[in-house]
Amino acid sequence: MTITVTARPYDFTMDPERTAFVIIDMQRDFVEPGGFGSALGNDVSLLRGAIEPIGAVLAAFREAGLLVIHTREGHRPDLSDLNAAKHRRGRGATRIGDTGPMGRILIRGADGHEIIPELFPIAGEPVIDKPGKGAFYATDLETILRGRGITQLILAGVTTEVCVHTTMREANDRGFECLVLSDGTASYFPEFHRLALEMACAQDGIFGWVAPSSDVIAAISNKTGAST
Ligand code: TIU
Repeated sequence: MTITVTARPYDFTMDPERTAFVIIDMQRDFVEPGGFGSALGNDVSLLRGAIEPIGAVLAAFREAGLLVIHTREGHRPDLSDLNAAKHRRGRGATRIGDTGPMGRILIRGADGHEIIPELFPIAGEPVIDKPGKGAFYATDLETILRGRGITQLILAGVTTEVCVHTTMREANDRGFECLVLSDGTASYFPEFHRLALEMACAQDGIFGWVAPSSDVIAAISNKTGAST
């Protein structure tokens, strides 16, 4: 059974049983003041607009009994999985591993590393802890997806041009079809967000498809589209 999502550059034909909703890094460290996003000099309020659309798609996936996966960017407390090049970049007053108002920045187990309450995982939803920007690098995401027969991904989260884009690119080269939520992603740089979405679906879908949360929800909830 397939359903049709109205999308750019053309309709996305989706098999819900083979699709995962992957929510990238909706952590306090990026979305709330005092975390990694702030430490890099960003206005974190710019990301909050993505929360409600993601929450709406999350509810639709849960309601339909479909697979939801969450990711978190972060490192071991001893920093053994933090490469020196990443550690050196971001030359503000506080860096990865330093202590801020939400605990150690981008460190697993710290308050800031946790997923925001609005989108908190429920039992049965895998949480992928990743040391890099892409969700496939140095994680078991691909094993989990293949084990469940997943071939298509709906991608959401932050930031559009960094962790979402890197994950979309990694997924593409592994043969997964990707649709990125236009309103369920966000960037500290609105122009980068816009262009990242354009890049995803330019050239007749060079990396995949782009659609708003409402069109994904409509397809899932109404089971619209032709069955095959
Ligand atoms: N800084 C920025 O835009 N993003 C990140 O560092 N990580 C993610 O995108 N999750």
